[in-house]
Amino acid sequence: MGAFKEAHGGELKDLYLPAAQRDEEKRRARDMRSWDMTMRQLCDIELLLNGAFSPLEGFMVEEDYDRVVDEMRLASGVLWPMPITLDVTEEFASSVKEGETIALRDQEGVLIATLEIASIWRPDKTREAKEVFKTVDLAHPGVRYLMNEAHPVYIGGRLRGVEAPTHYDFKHLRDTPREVRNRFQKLGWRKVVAFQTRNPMHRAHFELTFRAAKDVEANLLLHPVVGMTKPGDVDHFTRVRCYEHVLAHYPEQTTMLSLLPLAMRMGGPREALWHAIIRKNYGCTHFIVGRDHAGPGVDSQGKPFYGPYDAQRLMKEHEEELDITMVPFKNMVYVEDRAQYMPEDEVDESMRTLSLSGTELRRRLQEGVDIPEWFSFPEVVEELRRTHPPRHKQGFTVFFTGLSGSGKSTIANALMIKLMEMGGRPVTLLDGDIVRKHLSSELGFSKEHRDLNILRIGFVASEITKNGGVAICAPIAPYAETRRKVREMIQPHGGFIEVHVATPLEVCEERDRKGLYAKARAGIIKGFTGIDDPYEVPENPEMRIDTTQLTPDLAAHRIIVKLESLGYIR
Ligand code: PPS
Repeated sequence: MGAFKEAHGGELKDLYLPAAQRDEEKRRARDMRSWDMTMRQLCDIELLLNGAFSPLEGFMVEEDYDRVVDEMRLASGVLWPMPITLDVTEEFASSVKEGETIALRDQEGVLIATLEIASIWRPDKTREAKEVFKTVDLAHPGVRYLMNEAHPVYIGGRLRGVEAPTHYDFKHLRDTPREVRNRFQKLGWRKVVAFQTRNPMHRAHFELTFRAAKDVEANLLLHPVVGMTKPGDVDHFTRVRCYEHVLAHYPEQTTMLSLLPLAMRMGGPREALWHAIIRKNYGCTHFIVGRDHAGPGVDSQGKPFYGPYDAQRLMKEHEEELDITMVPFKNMVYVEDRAQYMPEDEVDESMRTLSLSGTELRRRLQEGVDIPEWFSFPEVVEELRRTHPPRHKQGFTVFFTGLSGSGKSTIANALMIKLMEMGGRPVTLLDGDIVRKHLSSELGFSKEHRDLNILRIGFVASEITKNGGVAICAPIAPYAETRRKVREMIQPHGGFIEVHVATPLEVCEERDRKGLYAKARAGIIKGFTGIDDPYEVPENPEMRIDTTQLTPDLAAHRIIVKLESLGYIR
């Protein structure tokens, strides 16, 4: 016990250079190799530099990383549950060496900090996933990021901060740990309980936080994460407007709202410890840990990754060492007869309870159905409705995939015309050939080039969908993983309807409208999809259409019916 306390001594690490030295560091940085940080790294560095990650003094070196992964401790023995690493490409790693100082820049090239490299290594990501997340299942967002997004080489070393990452939004709610501590001091708040969230707050959260503060006789800090949360979450702009409405419901002078630019890993129990350390650094004395804290949802078998109270258990084990008190909370449920919220475990069988799942809330938003007052505050619902219009007002993408000659383009054209006839939304056709002429003219048909081509289509379609339009895409798109990425780019913004045009190869080849199959068979064209290049059949497309016996008109009509049944058109 005490290691963490001693390491902190209540003190915050401030990794920024004194103002007078920053210009000199900027000048020095002109001769350094630059790394343009990813979104995740920008979140991490902001919290490293401002002391929210105290006692860390930079991105982890291998020694710290190893012990954190295996034992949740830094090499010094201080409790720290989450690897905070700077992942870079092989190419960048091979261009630098230990002892060298590099410039870390934001996505616009602004110098944020310099880092003196103390360690360069290739992590065993499978081990990291197993130890940190207790799984290698890619359904876990933390594992998926680690395996698919994080670069292969880690670089560690001390940071010298030059400038905080810029934020243009909600400036009045963005505070460093020092600023939050100072505000607590000024207000005379000696006990403060922090509430972590990545979701809009409804009445249950309001009741829970209110009770928590009352129980421990503390003030309350609403400390929502606005960095990176779970893919598919409500965007932080909407959430913050909701939090501001909720804030007005607490008794005056009792509660503060401040935003935390953290990149979550959805690591359940380990993440809960990490969250507590961060809140300690912000000057809080208590931390609420609810059911399934920082839970990543269910695995690919449909089972929860962690037990609902695993996070509370791990927190309990380390509470004393952390020097921040956990306020454990059970789920809150609405008891109809009493017209009030109560913790799940205080409700007996005679009481009638009401609840509304997240799925049901989304359905009601999508369909414009009433959301009861016992569930949320009307201003919050109004805010959510503004960003979640019902489906018939959302944009959507119809993404055709299938072999050359399967009929994708013809159906896509027919569908476009039918949708234009109906009116209401602008329609854009991103046919394979159109795209290859205007967007991807330099690309060939290697796997790498095909993937690039599809991701470009996905990007354009996601912009169209986000802005309420209809995108109709009709490439071959032979690879499942790339199609999945496109789905992920689009689904947060509106509908994604994957249509597998499943016309068999023999029929496509028989048609051979462009004479390409004959050339492929004769070996004149190499790497032709279906002949000597793979096509991975979609496992769960929204629709499958075989045009062997079906006219384009009927095929397009079926899609219209599907779109109606899904609520996108009416
Ligand atoms: S991909 O794989 O999704 O990027 O392909 P896409 O952009 O849809 O382009 C497919 C069209 O290019 C012609 N073509 C080939 N297709 C497959 N493999 C090879 N090697 C190839 N070379 C040229 C072909 O006419 C495809 O048109 P469609 O409209 O699918 O018949």
